[in-house]
Amino acid sequence: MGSRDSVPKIQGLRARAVRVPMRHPHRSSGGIITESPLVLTDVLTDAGVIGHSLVFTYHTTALGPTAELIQNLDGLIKGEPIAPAEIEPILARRFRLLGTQGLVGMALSAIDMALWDALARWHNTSLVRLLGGVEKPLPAYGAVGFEGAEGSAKVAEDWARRGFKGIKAKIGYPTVKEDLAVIRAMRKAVGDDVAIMVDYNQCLTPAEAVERLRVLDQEGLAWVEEPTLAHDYAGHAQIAREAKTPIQCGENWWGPLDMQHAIDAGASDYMMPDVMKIGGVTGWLRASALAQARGIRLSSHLWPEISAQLLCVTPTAHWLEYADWWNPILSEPLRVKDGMADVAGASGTGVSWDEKAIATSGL
Ligand code: SMN
Ligand code: MG
Repeated sequence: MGSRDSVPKIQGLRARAVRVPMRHPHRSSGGIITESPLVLTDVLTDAGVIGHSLVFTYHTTALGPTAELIQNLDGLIKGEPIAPAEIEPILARRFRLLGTQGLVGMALSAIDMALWDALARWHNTSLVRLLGGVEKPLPAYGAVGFEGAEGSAKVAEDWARRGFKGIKAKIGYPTVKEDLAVIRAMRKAVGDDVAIMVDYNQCLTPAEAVERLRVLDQEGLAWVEEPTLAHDYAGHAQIAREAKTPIQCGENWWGPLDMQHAIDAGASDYMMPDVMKIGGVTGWLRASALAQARGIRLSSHLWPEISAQLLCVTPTAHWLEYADWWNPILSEPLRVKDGMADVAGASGTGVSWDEKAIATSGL
């Protein structure tokens, strides 16, 4: 039986900052995203396998600091085994006083995801198989930005033409009338067989959300996402109590404890952890167990490659959020056919770099 010594050791970290242009700028009530600032992390090991992960820093102002923070963690884990269950508590303890939200949380998740990738690759398997699961098709939805009624309908029609059975639109226009116009234009464009979700990106007060949902409740929406501030659990719970439409939340919760607080408050009907903010693969597995205990449907947020693998081993798996924003730097972007994500044949977490593209495109 192998011992600790038989597990490959971490030789070092390599964190690279890249800025991937968006083919189409993505608008939300919180502003416009024109490029994806990403930190690409590699965990180098003494067995020759390299684990990869990426984190999205939302703003370019956070890109350099996040890359530097990840690189600075090198000294804390060099020589340790590629054992995420061992590394996570070491780093959590080191950052107990500073806190593991924000850029620190992002850096710790970058390490966690890259370690799980290295471990799966060392075992010459996928993350799904390493975790005892098997690949299965997952329903995926596409995203529509803050494009107004006509623009949103056009993008929705394109997703439906590509076979997607779910489409999520950003709303939170000045009036509920405008929100309604977007929803109805999309419904007209895609028909009744496609699920329509909407996302307020935290832009309403609980009272405003209750009022708007009185109107939207008649539209047969699959869910209304983050109507109010992500950490206003009581506010979300009030909205969820008053609304008929399922309330969705979770992409901005830092670690499983935030999710536990949300569950305790009855904050939402569905939950959608973000694999970076929830704590990487380790954080996701803990969140998945919390959701199973309460029968809460769990969907993903961005990070389609690794999220698709995690949803294959998530008992209450719901929808995969699909986005191709980061495909230009990936050598094996997630495949989606007829609206179903397919992770068959993936190596590790499914994240690996198109080095030629990174080198030639001056990202
Ligand atoms: C979202 C968040 C961050 C960047 C783009 C889109 C949105 C989602 O809240 O749910 O995808
Ligand atoms: Mg969202």
